[in-house]
Amino acid sequence: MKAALASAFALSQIAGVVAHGGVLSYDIAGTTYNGFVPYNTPVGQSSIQRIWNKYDPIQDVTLPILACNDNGLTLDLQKTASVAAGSKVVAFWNTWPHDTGPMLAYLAQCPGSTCTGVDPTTLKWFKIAEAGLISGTVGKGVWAAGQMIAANNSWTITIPSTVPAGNYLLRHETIALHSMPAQNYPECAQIQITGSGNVPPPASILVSFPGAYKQTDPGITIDIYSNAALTQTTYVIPGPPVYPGTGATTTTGPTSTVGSSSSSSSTSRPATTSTTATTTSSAPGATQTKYGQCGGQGWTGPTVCASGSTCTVSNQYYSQCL
Ligand SMILES: *[C@@H]1O[C@H](CO)[C@@H](O)[C@H](O)[C@H]1NC(C)=O
Ligand SMILES: [Cu+2]
Repeated sequence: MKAALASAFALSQIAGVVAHGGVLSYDIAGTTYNGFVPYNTPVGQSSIQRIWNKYDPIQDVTLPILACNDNGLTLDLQKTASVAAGSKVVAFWNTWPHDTGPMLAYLAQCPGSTCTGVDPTTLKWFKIAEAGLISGTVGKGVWAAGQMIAANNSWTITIPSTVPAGNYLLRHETIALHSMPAQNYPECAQIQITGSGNVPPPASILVSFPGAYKQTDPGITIDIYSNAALTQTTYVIPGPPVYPGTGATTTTGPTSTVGSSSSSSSTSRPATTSTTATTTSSAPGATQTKYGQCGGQGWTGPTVCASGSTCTVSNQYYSQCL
């Protein structure tokens, strides 16, 4: 038995699969929710999380399991957490081994009155939080995944207060960049958002999984061991711009030029906020960056787009520099 374990360990060392993982539990507005337990039968398991069977990464972003991992289906004893818009959600990973890469969170509204039974590849997703290269260079910098590890293997996001009430899948993801191709680790949970949010995500930022990423995206192909990485201070987080409503978060490094800034962005990690990040100013006469908000009901920020982009109406609540 001991020998068998030892050789299994040696094999896993050789294969380089010593440790991967995913989100094991959640704290949602102060209530703890267990996740699904991978490597175990779904029979008898009850969780707000969708099924994910193993700790392995996904290294092909065109696979259907990019949506909610393998296999992403609902449990027979599936639960849904009720959460007021504006609440904090803390996701807890296993002892996470990969400190190099971004953290991302998405929502997708389900049709009908529940997400139970809904295929996540049929949904339209929008990004509500992202954090990438926090400081330093691509080769030697501090990444959001490293901050997640430092924070007890947890990452805190806010359900934007402006998200309309309804049933959603909440998709957490970290992308590990220590290997090529990059390793995506998504997990999903079912939540019912309550409140009076009235800012639906503009169609321009809705994506599908798979579909949202390409294997050729710079944030996927990046080589953190290259010579260029030793001086590169920008990392383009994959996926669409962040939802423009209140409470969505973008955390980027001081010199980052991630193209997905949002005028309403703030950070859930004040210690790492940079005043020169790509968040926009609402000072009169300010110019909005490409993909940023430039108009819509209640908008008081800049209405002039940076040269090369044009303010384009998405809906009554949102116009974007495109
Ligand atoms: C650290 O994370 C674990 C879950 O992995 C949680 O049970 C524990 O309360 C956390 N500790 C602190 C201090 O937040
Ligand atoms: Cu791993």
